[in-house]
Formats: sequence, structure tokens, C-alpha cells
Amino acid sequence: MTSQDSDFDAVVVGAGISGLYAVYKFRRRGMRVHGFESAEGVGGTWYHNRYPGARCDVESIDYSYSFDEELQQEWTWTERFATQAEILRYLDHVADRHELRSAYDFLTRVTSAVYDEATGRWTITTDTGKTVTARFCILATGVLSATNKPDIPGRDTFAGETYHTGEWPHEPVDFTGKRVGVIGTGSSGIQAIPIIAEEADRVVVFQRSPNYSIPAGNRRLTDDVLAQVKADYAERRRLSRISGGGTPNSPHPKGAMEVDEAERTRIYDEWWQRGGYLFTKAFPDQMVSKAANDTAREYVEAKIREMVEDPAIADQLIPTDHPIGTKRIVTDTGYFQTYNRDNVTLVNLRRSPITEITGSGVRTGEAAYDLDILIFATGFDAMTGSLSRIDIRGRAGRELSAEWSAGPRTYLGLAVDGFPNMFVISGPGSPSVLANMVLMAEQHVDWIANCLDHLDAHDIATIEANREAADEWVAECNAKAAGTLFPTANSWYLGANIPGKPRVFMPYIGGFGNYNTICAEVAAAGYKGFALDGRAATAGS
Ligand code: NA7
Repeated sequence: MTSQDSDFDAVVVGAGISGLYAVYKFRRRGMRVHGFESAEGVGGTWYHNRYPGARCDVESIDYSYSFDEELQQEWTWTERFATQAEILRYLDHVADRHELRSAYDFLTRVTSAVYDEATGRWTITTDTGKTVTARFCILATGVLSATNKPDIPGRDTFAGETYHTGEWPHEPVDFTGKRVGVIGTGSSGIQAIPIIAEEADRVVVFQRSPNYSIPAGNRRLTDDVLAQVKADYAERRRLSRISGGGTPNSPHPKGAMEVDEAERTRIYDEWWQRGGYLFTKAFPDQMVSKAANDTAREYVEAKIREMVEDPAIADQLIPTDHPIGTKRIVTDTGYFQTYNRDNVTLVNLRRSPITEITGSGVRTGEAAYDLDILIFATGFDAMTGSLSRIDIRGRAGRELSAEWSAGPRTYLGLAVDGFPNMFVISGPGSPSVLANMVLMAEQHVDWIANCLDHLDAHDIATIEANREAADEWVAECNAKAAGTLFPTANSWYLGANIPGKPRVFMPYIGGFGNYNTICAEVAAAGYKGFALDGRAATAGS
């Protein structure tokens, strides 16, 4: 190996949506880029989450790259909400189209990234023994990629097949004639359960917390619809970039409590028809006013009662522990109706928790359930999990996981003080998981690329967030969250699903459009809040 092969301008960790775009963009800047990806192929989240029914809850026409106009015009999404398989096909296509695979070592997990102050370079080490150095370290490691497999007594003793939805095998799992247990009723469980129920002999759903879920209203996209979207794509993307969530959807101009009941119901009917988690956005006050939220909650609860035949089961499927939308509303296909089937049993873990997993199944305080297949739909160590699993060290050997022991601290969700020339894509402190992840990734990568242009133009070697700027940003993120109902739920946004994880509301909740404006202002002010070559930035530096 020559030194050219082991020293790069940038290392990109991850070949998901953001890593692929980072490689594309940096190469276009003439940079020598190397990527590492633990999986065998590209796709990130969409590579791993192959469970039955896996779909994106953002419309396919929005959940796609905007940087390549020809791609945008040529690619044909077949459904309003794309399946995992279709999204993976798309990302494979993008990787081929722009020859991105050649930048990567696949089946290679980054184990550490260490900054050397003397040389100003990062040393990246992997589980295959390969070590490279680079001026910039780009962490595109994903926000929902470190799986959470709860430490239930006897977890590894089950003699049947076990799967985690986020690490699903490539070969389809055959459920025919099988007794299947599913632990978890978040997006993954709720998407998978109806499909498994059609095939399996029996499905036992172990539900700890019920979730709000709204039918997707999925449909095939006709040629006419696609032609219209494509003719208007530029405007659609413009509206998305100034919107709260990165899609061209904006709420009713008035609050839920400012309109009369008939108007309110009419608007909820309209958003119910649109389908899915978008329902959170019907009225602008829905996520800040408990009274407004209650109107949305009551509307959805009535719908759940219409869909579930047994009122006693409906009662158990209706959340009582959080305002609607404070945990991401699930976008489903036939979920609640699944409980009308004879072969589906709901086990309410609030009444009787799981006491152990045994060789033959799952035992609660009340009963034992014999199973052939056990599925963990138990989610992820979100936003920070994929970073904390890498040994990341900045100036003076400072460890990122120690720096974040009380919760993640970033400036703009992009940079961390003490970690020069390191950028996180869609990190904690950015709107990422509350926005359209594709446009989010493009925004971050474009911002970084512009920043690197600035460094080059001014002969600056390093950029690093200031401690005060990070402190202020963390305070701003907390203040924004505190002004909403979001922190009242035990959600993964807060790290509440992982025992021992600090409770900090991790995403920036001030809106994607506002966030874009803030990032642009920071850049326009000469990278305000950053130190350039160790000096605080001054406008025009
Ligand atoms: P989620 O949304 O984190 O859901 C995980 C589910 O697993 C949830 O119902 C949890 O119940 C349940 N869970 C977790 N640990 C346990 C234990 N120990 N016992 C019983 N049940 C448990 O993950 P998903 O994969 O469904 O979705 C993640 C995101 O992907 C989603 O929000 C979309 O943005 C896409 P809990 O609610 O914690 O009581």
C-alpha cells in the first residue's frame, strides 16, 4: 500500500443516504475520499431493515435526492410510500450512477477515529485491521442504526429462530404454519405485524406501550401524478427547504383552538386522508398546546375504536401515556384491523411484564407463550448509538462518549468542540429525525462542502466549534423542546428507550426551514461560533 492509499483528504464513515452523498460531493470538489461501511452493500438503514412491511413514512417523491436533476426526472417511484426494497434499489442505482462504491471498503467497521494535534490529521482504524489517515473525518453513521436488543432474562436461550427488525436477514423468513412472537409496537412492529399475521399460524404481540398509528393511504403513483410532480419538482423542493419538516406540507393557518369544531373535524378528516405521521402537522398548535393536542388525540382514538371490533382490545391499543405525535406517529397498513383476526393475540405487558424468555417462548407474570419464531421490534439506540460504538477522540485524547456522558453536545448538530475537522451528518442537535432525512443529508453535506471551500480560499487548516457556541446551541435546542409537548413522552427522541441513557431531547425542534436559515447565517458571518485555525472566526476572515 502506498501512502497515497492510506492518507486521504476525507474519510466518510457510512454508505447510507448521507455517506453516499458526501462521497459524491467531496469527489466533485477534487478531494481524495475514502469510505468505510460495515455492511456488504450501500443503503445504511435501508440495507438492514428488511423486515416484512418495511416502508418509509415520508412520501417517495420527497424522500429522494434533489442534487441530480436528471436522476430526479428519470427515476420512477412506483408507490406513494416506497418499500424498503424499492428505496434500496434506488440507492444502489445512485451508487452505480455516480460510481460511489469504488470509494468504499465494505464489510469494514470503523472501530476508532483519533485526532492527532501534531499533524492535524485523523487516524481511522477498522475491524479488518486497516488504518488510514485523513484531514477530515465525516461521520455519516445514521441515526437509527445501532439496534437495541433489551436485556430480558433468558434472552439468548430461545431455541427457535430470533430476529431483530433492524438486522433482518436477506433471505425471506418463512412464517407459514409458525407461532410468531413480536416484542415491540413502534414503527417496525406495527408495519410488520399485519403482514406476518397473514402468513403465520399465530402471532402473539407483546406490547409494552401502545402507539398512535395512522393508515398510510398508500397507493400506486400514476404516470399523470408523476408527470405533474416532475414538472414542478423545483418548487416542491423549494417549499420543502423552508418547511418545518422537509416536505412541502404546511399546517392550517389557524390553531386547532381557533376554529370551530366542524372546521376542526374537516381539517382532521383531510389530514387523515393524507395519511401517516403527517397528521402531527394538521394545526400549528397541535404539538405545543395540550388542549389542541387533545382534539387530535380524541379524533384518532375514535378512529381506532372504529377499526377494532373488540372494545376491550381497542382500549389497550390506545395510548394513555403521551400526547399524540410526541412519539413519532406510525404510518401503517391495516395495523389495528389485524387485531380482528382470530390468529392474533395482544399481550399487554403493562398488566403483566415479560418475566423471562425461555427455550420454548416468552413468559409473562400471567402466562407462557410457546413460539417458533421470536422477533425483536425493539428499536434503536437512536442518534448517538452509532457514534458511541466508535472510539472517537479529539484534542488531547478527549473521548466523545465521555464528553457526551450527560447527553450529546454539538454545535448545529454538525460539529463538536474539541474535535477539529470532524463533522457529523444528521447528528443530535440537528432536525434530522424530525425532518426529511434525504434533504437533511444534502443540506449538511452542502454546508460542509461550502465550508471547505471557505477554508481552502483562506488557507485555513482546521475548523472547530467553540465551546460557548456548542453550549448556546444545546441551550437553544433544550429551550425549543421545552416550548413543546415533546419532552412529556418517554420517546427515543429523549433517549428514554435505553436504560441509563441521559434524558436529553436530542433533535433540534425549531423546524427544518429555520435550521437551514441559521446554518446559512453562521456561514455568511464567516463561520460564527467556530474557531478557524484555532482563532475565533470573524466575518470575512
Ligand atoms: P421504536 O419506535 O423505538 O419501538 C420499539 C418498541 O419496542 C416500542 O414499542 C418499545 O416499547 C418496545 N420495547 C423496547 N424494549 C422493550 C422491552 N424491554 N420489553 C418490551 N417492549 C420493549 O423502534 P422502531 O424500530 O419500531 O422504530 C424506530 C423509528 O424508525 C421510528 O420511530 C420511525 O422513525 C422509523 P416502549 O414504547 O419503549 O414501551
